[in-house]
Amino acid sequence: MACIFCRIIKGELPSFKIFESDKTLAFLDINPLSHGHTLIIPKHHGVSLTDIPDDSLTEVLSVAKKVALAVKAENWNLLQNNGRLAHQEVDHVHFHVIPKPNEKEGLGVGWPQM
Ligand code: IU
Repeated sequence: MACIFCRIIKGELPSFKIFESDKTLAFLDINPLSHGHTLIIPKHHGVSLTDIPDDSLTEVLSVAKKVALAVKAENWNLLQNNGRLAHQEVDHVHFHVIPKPNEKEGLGVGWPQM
């Protein structure tokens, strides 16, 4: 299987898992932009958002909310790229939850606990 994120889902490649259900997996980004930078992926393989069934997309948003609450980030971005010109590097749909560094604690907002 060539898709790296499908291999992470199958456990063939390691990841730091934050949340898992039958439809969704959330794990820490290997090259984080900030502490707690998490990727949320539908287990259904699709390259573009338009490939993903609606019920999987609904759950992704719910998991994004859980991750944001878990990292206690007051300021954060939910980001999803489609296509090379839009900076998509991995061809399996993924959403980034990117907490912004806290002014008081710097980057130390901690890892998500779910
Ligand atoms: P993008 O939206 O496709 O540009 O983001 C891909 C992300 O996947 C990027 O932040 C990588 O650091 C991350 N990533 C990862 O977490 N684990 C991997 O094995 C690979 C990429 I390849």
